[in-house]
Amino acid sequence: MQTATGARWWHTATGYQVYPRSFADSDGDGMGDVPGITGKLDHLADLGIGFIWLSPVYASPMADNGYDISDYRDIAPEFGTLDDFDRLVAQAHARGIGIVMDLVVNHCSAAHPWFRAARASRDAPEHDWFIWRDPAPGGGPPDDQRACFGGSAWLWVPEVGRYCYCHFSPEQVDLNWDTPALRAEIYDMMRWWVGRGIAGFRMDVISLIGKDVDARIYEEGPRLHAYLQEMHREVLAGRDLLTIGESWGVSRDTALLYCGRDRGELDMVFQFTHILEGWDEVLGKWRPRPFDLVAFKRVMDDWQETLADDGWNALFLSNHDLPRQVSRYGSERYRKDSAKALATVLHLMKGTPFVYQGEEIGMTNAGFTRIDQYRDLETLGHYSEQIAEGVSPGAFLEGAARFSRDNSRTPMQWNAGENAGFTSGTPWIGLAQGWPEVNVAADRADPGGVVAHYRRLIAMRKELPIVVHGRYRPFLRGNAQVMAYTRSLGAEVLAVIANLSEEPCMVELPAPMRVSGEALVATHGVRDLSAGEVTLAPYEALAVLGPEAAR
Ligand code: TEU
Repeated sequence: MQTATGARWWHTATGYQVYPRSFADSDGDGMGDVPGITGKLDHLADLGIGFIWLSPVYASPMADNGYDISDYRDIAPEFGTLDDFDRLVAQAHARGIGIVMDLVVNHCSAAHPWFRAARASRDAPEHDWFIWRDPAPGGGPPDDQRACFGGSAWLWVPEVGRYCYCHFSPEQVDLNWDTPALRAEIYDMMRWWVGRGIAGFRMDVISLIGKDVDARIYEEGPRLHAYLQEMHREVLAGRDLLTIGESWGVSRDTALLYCGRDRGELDMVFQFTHILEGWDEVLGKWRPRPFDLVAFKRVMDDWQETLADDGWNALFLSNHDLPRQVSRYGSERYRKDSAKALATVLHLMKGTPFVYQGEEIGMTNAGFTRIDQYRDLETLGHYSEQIAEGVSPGAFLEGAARFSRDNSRTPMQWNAGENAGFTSGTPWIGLAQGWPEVNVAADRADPGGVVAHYRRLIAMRKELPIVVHGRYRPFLRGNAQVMAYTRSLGAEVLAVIANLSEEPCMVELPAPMRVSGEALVATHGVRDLSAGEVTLAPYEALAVLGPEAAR
């Protein structure tokens, strides 16, 4: 609940994203499921997380692993039942953990009854719930717009003699938000889930819902904020829910339109400028640029500044669409140390941190080398397209090994037993390299393990107001090895510094970072920051809390 000081429960909470298909399989069909998640709640409670963002568990043909929903009010049979879901909510609640649902309402599955009705007749009320255009004058699609996962964005529907717009794939038909009846139906569905006791919504590609297809304005279209405000009035207002909007288009100029205190829209947005910064301008994610720490810090610092006094940051480095953070921003050679250093700099910023499953044990990219190891429709769709355009399979596979979404979708590694303890059957996708050493059981047996480090960072946010509210100030911004910042609140300062490189380094500390006090994080032993100079081992991280230095 909002208190007099404006504090909300999620200000001190850490989120944890579960990708259900790959988390824990309770029935041996090779696919994770809802009872599997319930069975692992003690691991999450021990980490100290406050809520789970649950990637879609709704009924779905699973073309995009559940981001193609065919029934918004049911659970996919391979994931369980509504009873299983209610049990998950209750068991999580008993451990102080909320369940945040993934709300995928930019599009639904082409198998959804709404679309079946819509495609059967132009006179069906549901026809207007989708985006239709007539064929081009000579026949064929109305124009050359492309779908994100490959092919034309236009799906030919012979029954009505029209094309239907699909932003992502022909299995994912875009909903027409300009239809009031559709919006009412969505709000009703949201209230139905709220009634089941969920803690909030993560809203899939929400910045697309106000799109203008003819003008080719997809992100942040003219009607976006009007719809978000209506949704807030209809569903969210007066309820203690957490809302996070996913937006690949949000910029520092537009962020507060979504999450400004008085906007009546969302609590926070997942922004992607730190991710996009690392993509090639022409070839995108398949030709990622090497990690550039200085550029990365600039983006992160800018966001801390933009949302310093209003709005709120959603802090993350990885999710089910992105590579593993150790592989992308850290070092597989210094796997544990880089996992801990990255977690330190991210979790001690201002905002709500999100841990993606497996991150807390330092999981790495999959290490796939053949196209038949991949399952993701984006990877497979782009493979076909690029091979047809003359890209060599080897070149594509190199990019995929670094950026395919399947890198983060391999089974969660629980122990060194068969299939890493994920399933007693055949996993739907292969395990990532290294699982016999990289797993929850092995990590928990190590007092210097990654889990123990995450547990500490998550606890710090709950215990120390400076981690929640402290003012952020970056230092050493041009240094290509080190990330350093302070948080300050009242007369206290928290100095955070990490070497994010494989080489040791010696740095001269600017005066405000010369804090002497309690070492809250010291991955390689306690160091004295007050001396003004510090030598850091590869991926060493420190956080020291002390009084503000006398000026
Ligand atoms: O992702 C939004 C999105 O734009 C991604 O397709 C992104 O461009 C891509 O993953 C980059 O590689 C959301 C979901 O997180 C994703 O899993 C879904 O596939 C997508 O929406 C469609 O629902």
